[in-house]
Amino acid sequence: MKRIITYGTFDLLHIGHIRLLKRAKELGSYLIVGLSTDDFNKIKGKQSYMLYEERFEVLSSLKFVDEIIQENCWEQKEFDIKKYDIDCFVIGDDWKDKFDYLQNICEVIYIPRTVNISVVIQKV
Ligand code: C2G
Repeated sequence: MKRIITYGTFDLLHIGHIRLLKRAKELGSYLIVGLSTDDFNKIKGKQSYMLYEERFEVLSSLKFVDEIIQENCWEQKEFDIKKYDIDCFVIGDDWKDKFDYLQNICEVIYIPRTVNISVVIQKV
């Protein structure tokens, strides 16, 4: 069966993340999540409320997540897809077209994003 990979920050895990991960796992039999490190979040310009270790602990509790690796940079996806023998790269359609370049090494699927829920950190 297919090996799937997806990437993200997954801060304050919510229904949008859960649906994405569940749908990704349904496409195959093994799901790897590339979890953005705190340093990579800085590069992404994304602040997360939870530290990497906390976000890792939360994701690890999900039955449909089989493995978690660090996402340290934008450029690691091709290496990961080859290293982990990935058949399908999955991500939300807010990234539509952005990862089409991976189509020469695996299937690329954009899953509809769950609307009206996101993590917004208010600067106090
Ligand atoms: N997502 C979703 N619905 C939401 C929010 C997020 O489907 N309401 C999906 C996103 O499309 C993404 C995944 O959940 O596929 C994780 O979302 P984020 O943690 O916001 O990740 P992001 O910042 O998009 O990082 O290299 C890829 C990046 O690391 C993706």
